[in-house]
Order: sequence, then C-alpha cells, then structure tokens
Amino acid sequence: MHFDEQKPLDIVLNDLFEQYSKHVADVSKITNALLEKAVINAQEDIVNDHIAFRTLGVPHLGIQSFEKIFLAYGYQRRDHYYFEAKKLDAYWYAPPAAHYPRIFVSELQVEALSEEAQQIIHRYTDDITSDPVLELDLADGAAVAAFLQRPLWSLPTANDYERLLQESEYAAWVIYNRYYLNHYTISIHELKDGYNTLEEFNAFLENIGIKLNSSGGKIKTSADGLLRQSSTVSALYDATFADDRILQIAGSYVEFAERLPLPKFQHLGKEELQPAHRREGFEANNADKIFESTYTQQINKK
Ligand code: OOG
Ligand code: NI
Repeated sequence: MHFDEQKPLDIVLNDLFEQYSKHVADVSKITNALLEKAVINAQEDIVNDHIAFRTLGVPHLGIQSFEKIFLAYGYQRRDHYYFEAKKLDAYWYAPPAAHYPRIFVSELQVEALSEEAQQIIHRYTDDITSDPVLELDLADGAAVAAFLQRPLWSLPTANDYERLLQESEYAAWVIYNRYYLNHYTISIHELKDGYNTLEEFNAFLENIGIKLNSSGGKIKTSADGLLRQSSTVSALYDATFADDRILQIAGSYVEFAERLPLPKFQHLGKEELQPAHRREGFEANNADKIFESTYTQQINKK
C-alpha cells in the first residue's frame, strides 16, 4: 500500500466502536460495572479479541468486496468456516499488529435460499452494479468509516423483512443492519483474578442483569478445550421500514472470549504468558451458536 495503513485503520476502528457503543446499551452497562468494581480503570483497558461483520453473497458485495478494506490495512485472511444449516461462509483475519482486534467476516450464500428469498434480496442489491469498495479511497479513514455506516441499498419494507426472517434470520439482520459492527469481544483471560474465567465472568454479567445466549449452553467450548466463548443476546430496537411500519428487530450484541494457553505453553507462569502462547483462530461449532445471539428464539426466551 502507498499509505500508512495504521492511521486510517485507527480512525475506522474507533468510529465503528463509537457508533456501536452508542446503540448497544450492554456495552456501557458492562464497562461501567467493570469500572465500578475496579476490574478496569478505563474502557481502553479492555482488550478487544475480535470484531465481526455480516455480508450478503451477491455480485459486487460479500466477503470478496468487504475484505478489501481490511486487507489494505494489513490484515491477513486465515481459516475458512462453513455453516451448512445457516447457509453461511466465514473467514477470520489476523491483524497487522497485536493491539488490533482479529476480524471475523461472514457471508450469506444467497443462491442457496428459496427463489422468493433470493428475489427479495436482489430487489435491494441489484442496483449495485460495481464493487463499492473499489470506489473508496482506503487511505481516507473518515471516508471508510462513513462508508461502513452508509446504506448501500434502499430501506427494506417490513413485509420483505418479515418474509426473510422466516427463512433466514441472518438475511433479515443484514438487509436492515448492513455493515454495522455485529459485536466486539472482551478478552476475558486478560482481566484480573476473579473475572478471568468465563464461569466467573458470566456470573458477573448475570448479576448485573445481562441476558446471555444459551444456544448450545452459555459457554461454547472448542474441541481442543482452549477457546471458550459466550455472548449477550441482542436487545430489540424499534426500526422504521420503507412502508412506515415499525417493527422491533435485533441489533448487535457483545461477546466474551477466553483463550487458554496451548499445551506446550501451559507450564508458563502468569507473568510469562504472552497472547501468542494462547489458542488462536475460531471454532465453527462455537460460531454456529454465537450467530444465534441475534435470533428471535434467543431474544424471546425467558
Ligand atoms: C458471528 C458469529 C460467530 C465467533 O466469534 O465465532 C462469532 C456473527 O454473529 O455474525 O462471532
Ligand atoms: Ni465473535
């Protein structure tokens, strides 16, 4: 790249987090409780394990378009994940420096949906006849930040949203929420004793009235036992649709990740353990359940 990637990346990540924390009340609720209990001294003390985005697999959009932003900023594409029942693909991206979050980007396999659902999606996206990321000046962090908040297609009707929701909760989420930050993720193992296991942290969250995603159990654990994740359930928001109907729909959520040391580093003391000694990447079976943090069934459960 011909520019210093770090500066636009900082602008983009800061703006994404600012918009996200304005909309997702659980973000400040959790931060404030951690401050009150002196677990942290400032929001900046929280290590952000990763952020996530959702995309639609249609011409000119999807992962191949979206990833160009973060590849330009020095991110590297890593493992692929496939979610058969949800009809999703995903990749994770390793950051250009350790203090930046990983990124998880998923994409809906639109052509695997029913004819009717495909037609609904294409009604909105067919106006996009070239890759919008190619028209962006990626060196201009403010322009990229604005792009990530800007609608690429027209506001859906409530009927279209409801029809998509019946078939794919993910499709309905993206058609309304677009590239909004889907979640940020608190690194639990970086917190102080009493809060740095997922059991302890989930108990702290439930004590302050946070509702957790229980799909597959509140703690999702990778096959090797080393990546443990939990997440909140999205709140419902009043959303105004193109036909002026207002529906309560899912927005974004917060995730929590505990990465344990790899076997060959498990003898290291707490002071010696570095992030690089811990389990990397993601886990398809965990992710499959975490997607449901925006699903009606999780949101409506008591
Ligand atoms: C992403 C769900 C998967 C993870 O960490 O495995 C995920 C989404 O809800 O879009 O975040
Ligand atoms: Ni995640």
